[in-house]
Amino acid sequence: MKQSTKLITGCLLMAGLVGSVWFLGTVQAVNTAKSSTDDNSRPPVLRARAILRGAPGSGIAGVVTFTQRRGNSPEPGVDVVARVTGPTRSLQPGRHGMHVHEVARCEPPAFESAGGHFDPGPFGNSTPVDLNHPFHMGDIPNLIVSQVGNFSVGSLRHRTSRITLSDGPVSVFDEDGSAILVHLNEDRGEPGVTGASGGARIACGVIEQTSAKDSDDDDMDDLSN
Ligand SMILES: [Cu+2]
Repeated sequence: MKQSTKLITGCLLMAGLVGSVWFLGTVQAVNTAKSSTDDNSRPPVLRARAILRGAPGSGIAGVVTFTQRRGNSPEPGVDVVARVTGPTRSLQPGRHGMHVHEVARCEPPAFESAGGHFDPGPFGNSTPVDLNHPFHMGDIPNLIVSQVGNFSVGSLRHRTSRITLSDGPVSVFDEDGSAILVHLNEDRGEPGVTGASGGARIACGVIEQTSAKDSDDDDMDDLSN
């Protein structure tokens, strides 16, 4: 290769490199501008809460929070975070079925007023509970209860895309609202088996909308506490 050809080739390579760096910088700037625009146009975060109470004398109490925000990763949905405590005699260590139920009414001691598992729509089948279980919209994993001395502490963290806090066909805020329940036994998740979804109801809380936030700068707080 001639010396002049080498020089021209070198210049072209350098120009290409400088051009690429400029182009990437421009793309980055555009992306930054775009994401700040997106931040401004994000819909509010929706939050709801249920205060769980056991039957009188059981000593069971708890809180369940529900958080729905756009674009949560890896999948969109509602973050359900539950903390339930009680004396070990009432809240036994192990797994306890937990579901969203179809009516916002918690009448102790049996909490039958909350109806069946939340499952709206043409294929819904909340009564009898077993027929569409564990595929009801309100079906979520078990509460895991550990023993600390004579006390029990239960927790659940789960993201579900089966329900929404916003309006829509699977909103928990439908005409008669919704409740969340804890059961005496484990939900074994077996389809069509009577009594396999947890048995007696030991705690219930009505799901209530709490607040809508303007930003989601605390994106993962509910899942990191
Ligand atoms: Cu249930």
